Amino acid sequence: MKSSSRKSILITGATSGFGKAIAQKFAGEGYDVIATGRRADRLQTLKLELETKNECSVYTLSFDVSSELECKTVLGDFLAEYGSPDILVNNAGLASGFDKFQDGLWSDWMAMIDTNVKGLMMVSRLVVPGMIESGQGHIINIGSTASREVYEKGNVYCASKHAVEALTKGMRIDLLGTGVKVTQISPGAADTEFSLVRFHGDEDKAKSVYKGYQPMTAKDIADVTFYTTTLPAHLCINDVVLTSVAQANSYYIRRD
Ligand code: NDP
Ligand code: 8X3
Repeated sequence: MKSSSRKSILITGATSGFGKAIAQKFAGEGYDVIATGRRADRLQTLKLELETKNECSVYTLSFDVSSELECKTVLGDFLAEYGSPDILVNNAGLASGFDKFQDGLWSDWMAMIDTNVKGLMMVSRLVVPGMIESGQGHIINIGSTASREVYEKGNVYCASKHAVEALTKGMRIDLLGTGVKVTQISPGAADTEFSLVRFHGDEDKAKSVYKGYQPMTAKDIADVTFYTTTLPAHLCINDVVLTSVAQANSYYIRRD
């Protein structure tokens, strides 16, 4: 059903932050965009914005990546008709809660594992066969500095992002010889709705994460994501770790 000769990108979590900025960047670069997320109203607004500003088609799919049923019906049905996109960005994710392990809430833990790990697995499992069939494709997994390091109160979030790293490596090995590239982008602190979600809507706590230094923006991550897709077919950027110049790693941020 692909209706144009343009390349296409499917982005999970395009209603906010990195995902939305990645959709804006790729639409501006001439890609058709399949924008997904749970908030259908935001997807509609994004579609209108992108199709008004750019020559592109935007498809919106509203589903919860942590629901096997929704992935299989909403995404699976779309792929059966449209085919797999040229690029998949596994971006949907969250941190939920910021507690010592012994105080952690089961509901927070399940939300993170179900979304960050199982969601990425299910979406990829549905998209990858079509990429293999077409002999090309690019999977970009959004990891984190928390894929490499574990910080106090980061326990389950860090575990989920470590799992993303293992999945990235596993996919890259298993997809050898298929022409499908696998890249992981692992950002440090970037000012999006991420901290608002982590602190369950507490705006003061969320703002304090980005006080006293210049954090990265969603656009920074989108620009770097685009760069990883600009190389010749025989080259793959496996890994990118990027931070604000004020941040060295998960533990050191220089604040004024
Ligand atoms: P935002 O909260 O701004 O965006 C998160 C996106 O994920 C939203 O579009 C949201 O859409 C989507 N999402 C969350 N849960 C689900 C779900 N169950 N099903 C479908 N979509 C879902 O955060 P960011 O843009 O910052 O985060 C994007 C990714 O980047 C995450 O994986 C995060 O872990 C990672 N990251 C963030 C960093 C940061 O400092 N901001 C640093 C490193 C990594 P909706 O709610 O509409 O479903
Ligand atoms: C988000 C960055 O430092 O909160 O993945 O883990 S951090």
